[in-house]
Amino acid sequence: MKEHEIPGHVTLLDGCGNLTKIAVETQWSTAEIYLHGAHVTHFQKMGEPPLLFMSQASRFQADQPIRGGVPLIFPWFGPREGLPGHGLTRTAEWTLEETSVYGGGKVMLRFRLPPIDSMDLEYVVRVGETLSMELSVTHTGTGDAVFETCMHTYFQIGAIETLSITGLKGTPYIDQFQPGDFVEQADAIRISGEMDRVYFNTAVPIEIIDPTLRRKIRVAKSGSQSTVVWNPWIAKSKAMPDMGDDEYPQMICVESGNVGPEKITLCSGSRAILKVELSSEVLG
Ligand code: TA6
Repeated sequence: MKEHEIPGHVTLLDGCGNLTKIAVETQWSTAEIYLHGAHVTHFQKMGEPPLLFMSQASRFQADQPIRGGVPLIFPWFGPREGLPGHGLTRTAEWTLEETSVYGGGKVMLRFRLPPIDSMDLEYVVRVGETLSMELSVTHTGTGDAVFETCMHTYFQIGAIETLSITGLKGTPYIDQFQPGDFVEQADAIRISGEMDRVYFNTAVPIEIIDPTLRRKIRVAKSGSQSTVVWNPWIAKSKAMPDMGDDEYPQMICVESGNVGPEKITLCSGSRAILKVELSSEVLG
């Protein structure tokens, strides 16, 4: 895979746990991606704090997901009896198939995975002033293919208590801790405990307002109807061996995908593309 290195832009290294890591450099930013899960573990614009949260307790083992960054979730979201939680792709070994520099110094990296249940997966990451990630699923078999998919993105923030999330007012959601169906009433969602909500029928950009780091993060997406908002807070963090007990105030997951009733059904020969673009600006 060394043939995909580009001097000054793309370098393959031995990363944590001796897993292969790709270091990306552009004039605007740096990024890191592991072949394990095609997992983006780092994106940082010059002069800004890292955009993505990575747990200091994350494992880097072939049979374990990385905790933080952008886990790719497919073909199911959440737990499944006798199977790995959140599907098969975040612990699979992806192949780097192509890299290129374009558009005045941006870097494109294309990854593939052997078919899963007659579905071909291709993942394209673009690094520049923004970070964009595009997962395309092509159904090459017969009959219909049904799956859930999600980019389970962990964002680095200054302090959960001062954070707010906008863009979901009026959106229906379910709360993992309260039975029933709800509609978001808040212009700006604040978090003061464990939050695990799935918002439905929402395709709009989400903004994460972080006054502590004086940063606004924008999560724009296409090919996604569901947005998940999650913070494990105290008890769940303590229960997670690959998450530090004191890390939850510095992270928030805003996840873009198609889960539950919004799972995807592909007829034979068709394709679904989930795309997320992350950008940030200094808060005035
Ligand atoms: O994204 C929300 C969620 O489904 C939570 O319920 C929590 O389990 C989180 O994902 C992390 O899951 P993981 O399997 O990565 O520990």
